[in-house]
Amino acid sequence: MRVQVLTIFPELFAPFLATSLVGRAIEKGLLEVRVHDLRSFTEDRHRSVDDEPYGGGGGMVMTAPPWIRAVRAVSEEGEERPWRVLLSPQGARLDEAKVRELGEKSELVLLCGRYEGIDERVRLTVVDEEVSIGDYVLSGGELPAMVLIEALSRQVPGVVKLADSVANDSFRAGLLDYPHYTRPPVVEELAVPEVLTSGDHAAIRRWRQREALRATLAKRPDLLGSEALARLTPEQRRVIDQVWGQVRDEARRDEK
Ligand code: 4HQ
Repeated sequence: MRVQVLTIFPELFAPFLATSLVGRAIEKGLLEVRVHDLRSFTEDRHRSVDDEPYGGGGGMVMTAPPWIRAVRAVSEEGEERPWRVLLSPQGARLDEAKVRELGEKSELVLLCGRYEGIDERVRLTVVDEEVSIGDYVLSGGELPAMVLIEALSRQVPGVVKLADSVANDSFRAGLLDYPHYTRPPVVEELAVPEVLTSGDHAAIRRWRQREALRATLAKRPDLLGSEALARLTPEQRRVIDQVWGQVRDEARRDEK
């Protein structure tokens, strides 16, 4: 998969792209990320990318021409026309389903705006989709682009070790993760749940399923809506039926 990024702060991306899982994915050639400085697509002496808003009001707006030139130029580099995503609070919320959908594109162009935003005609002419990472206001689309790249990198075959993807199964099923423990066996008088040291792998699986359900019910019950339930496997639904009442009673008890 190839991702191209358009930004006035390309230097923000260097350490991110060189580090950890994303760094290794790029090193191995599983992921290609090219970061372009929007200013190199300006044509005036001052390389300006912003201007005052029509209609007045505070702040500055990014002008359309450099964006349109930049998107068209980087779109022509590959074989197919890339899918062009604008990071903005007006977009559809990024979730794991959206990450999977975007991960199916062979090439993406990510537009990272700054200031009060980008001239609307950019969205109208060269953007396929707007994506938001959440309902809060940031100063630019660069962190959202990195969030998206990191989530996408995990979907590229060979990037995440098999053990990790198996551990992720519960989230993929639309549930929160189960609690994790490692050495030492006792921390602040809290022992590791016995089942995890029992060697009984079936019992460990059941415990993790149950804890994932319990955490979801207690912390994010919205994830257990009807569409989420419909996506569960028959086995997971059986587990839900078994522990539902028990877990719900415990959650209610914890609330008090
Ligand atoms: N932005 N999710 C860029 C965001 C944002 C978000 C605010 C994007 C400023 C110029 N982007 N504009 N939340 O807050 O994606």
